[in-house]
Amino acid sequence: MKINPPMLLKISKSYLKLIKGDNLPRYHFQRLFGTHFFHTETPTTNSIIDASSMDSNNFQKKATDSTLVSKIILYSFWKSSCSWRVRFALNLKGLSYEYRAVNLDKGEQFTSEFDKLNPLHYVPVLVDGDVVISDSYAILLYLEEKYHQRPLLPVEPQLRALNLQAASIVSSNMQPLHMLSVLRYMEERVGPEEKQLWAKFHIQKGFGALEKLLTGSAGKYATGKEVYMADVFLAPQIAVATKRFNINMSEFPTLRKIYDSCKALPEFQASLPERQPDAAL
Ligand SMILES: N[C@@H](CCC(=O)N[C@@H](CS)C(=O)NCC(=O)O)C(=O)O
Repeated sequence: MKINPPMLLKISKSYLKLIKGDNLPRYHFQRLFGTHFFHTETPTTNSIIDASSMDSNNFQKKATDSTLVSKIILYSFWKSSCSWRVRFALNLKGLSYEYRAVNLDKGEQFTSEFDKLNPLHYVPVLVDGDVVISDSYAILLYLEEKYHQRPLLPVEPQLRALNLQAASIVSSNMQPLHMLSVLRYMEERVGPEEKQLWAKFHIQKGFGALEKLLTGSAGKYATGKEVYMADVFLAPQIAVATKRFNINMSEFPTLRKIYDSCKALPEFQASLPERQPDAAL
């Protein structure tokens, strides 16, 4: 973008208001000139976690100003990888939320109360004030649009598309093929062994594509040195694939490296299934 003198004046005025703590010009500034101006920013009024003092054991309790916050509620199941993506993203953005457990093993997704939130009967569901969203991909994009701290998509269009593509491979071409209801159906109609083979086949196919897709772009994380949406989708998928389906990640060295980087993050550690209030170990 070419910056002319009137624009420069506008930027300076916005900047002055911004550093005085006014969040509205900050928003317009971001829309005009990109979120990366704020990559190391402090949380907005909607963010109540003190990101500078992160503690993976006590992640959601570090409220700094709860009076300014619209309460976010996450309907989640500890073992659900789709819920895990959202927990990881909320932690990365430093957003505190109330955890409401939906036990998929006990069929709690089929209650009439939950049906009102998601007639498909899947977790996660995110409620933010009047907004109800029942799909992890849509939730991630919503969080990205509404809460600008710690962007989960890069500004550069090609890298942005790469993140969306990687996330989409996980959420469209992998996880739906090994979700609980699909595997139950397979087991009943085809058999327990075929069920496992089916899941493994589709997971390996997806990882094979992702390995090729990300080899050129990957650094510490999937698309470079920052953690973004591709990582948020990939890391829980890899965890589930290795633990539940015995997938050997040595065939996918790029993905394994990305996973190792995510595992070291306190925001990821706090999102681990075994750290959730409904974890039954
Ligand atoms: N596209 C949805 C898929 C959600 C989904 O498949 N959730 C799984 C848990 S990871 C679920 O609720 N399964 C319940 C079932 O299969 O009955 C998303 O990304 O949120």
